[in-house]
Amino acid sequence: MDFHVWGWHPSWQSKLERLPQTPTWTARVVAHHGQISQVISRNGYQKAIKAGSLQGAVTVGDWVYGFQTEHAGIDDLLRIDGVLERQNLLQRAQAGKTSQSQLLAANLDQVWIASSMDQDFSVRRLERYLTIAWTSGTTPVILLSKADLCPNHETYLLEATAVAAGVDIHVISANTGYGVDALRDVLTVGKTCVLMGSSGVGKSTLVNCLLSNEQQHTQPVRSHDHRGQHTTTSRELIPIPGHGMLVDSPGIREVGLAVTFADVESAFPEIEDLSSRCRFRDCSHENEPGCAVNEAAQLGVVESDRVQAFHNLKAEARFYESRSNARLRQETKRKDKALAKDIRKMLKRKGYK
Ligand SMILES: Nc1nc2c(ncn2[C@@H]2O[C@H](COP(=O)(O)OP(=O)(O)OP(=O)(O)O)[C@@H](O)[C@H]2O)c(=O)[nH]1
Ligand SMILES: [Mg+2]
Ligand SMILES: [Zn+2]
Repeated sequence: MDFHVWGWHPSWQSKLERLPQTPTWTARVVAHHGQISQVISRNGYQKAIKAGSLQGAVTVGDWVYGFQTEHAGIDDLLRIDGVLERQNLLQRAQAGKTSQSQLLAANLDQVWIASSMDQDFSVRRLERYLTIAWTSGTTPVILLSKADLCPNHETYLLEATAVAAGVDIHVISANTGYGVDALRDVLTVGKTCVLMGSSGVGKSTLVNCLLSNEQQHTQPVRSHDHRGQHTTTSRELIPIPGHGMLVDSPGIREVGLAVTFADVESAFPEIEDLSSRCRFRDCSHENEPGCAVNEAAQLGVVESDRVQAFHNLKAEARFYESRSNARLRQETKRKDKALAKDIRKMLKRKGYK
């Protein structure tokens, strides 16, 4: 098993060597089925389960390791004792009351944001995905899909370019194969990319299209979902023979931002640039006098829809931050209480009252 094709590189080796104890095995997480992770180890595909003592979740793309070769007790399960420090992590805020964010994938080179060139196309949604990609420390790439159904690519290209300065944009059709070779070339050996985008934009069809030139039938990890018609139900790391890997994932209905206030600012570089010319240093670009952002919007230099989107995402980030802070406070409180209890116990043992 050549780990290089699975994205192993020298920095992983040095992370491994810095561990206090040498693991007996290392593997990359390719999928999850409930509590069970499917991993690729030097012995091939194996199943693994997280050690009870291991804090936090494991996600697709993680490099994991263990200290025992024997199984965790059930079937042929490896026991995951640790996760190598992630290079980056894609996550989103979960809907509802919980302040936990959902881990989408880790250790990525690029995030491929797919959007179909039809009535579902939305620059506001693109902005969201771009913000998530940038804040996770990965490079976004935009895929404008279903080119065969769309007579006017330029309109969509222009709209996407307007919100994604400096981002590579590919016009593709997974049905005809248009633009897919160029995309395959981007996915060089060892690279890991994740596909994001609404349900039905053609993510799984693209994966199939990328695979089809090769021996698709020999792919060991491929759920029955990758047949096009069916909605993908789980995230999965799929190796494209002779190329890199793609994480196919279910289209998410709502992409909650698991980002901070500052993150949103950096996703709107033109607004950030302008804000240095606002009269007030801490201008929120709402109603302050001398606001360069509002002036630019009035003059049509920046689109007012985009300024509105900026405000909306900021409000959302603020909400996310406050929820995370609340959770943090609760955790600290709980830990403080436990510590106080331990101290009382210890003092009692030592004869203090
Ligand atoms: N005309 C056309 N149809 C496409 C193209 N790509 C995908 N489709 C169709 O769009 C539908 C949805 O495609 P999927 O690949 O399942 O979409 P997905 O993004 O994986 O959807 P989820 O798994 O639900 O997130 C299917 O009926 C595909 O045949 C394309 O390039 N052109
Ligand atoms: Mg799918
Ligand atoms: Zn301002």
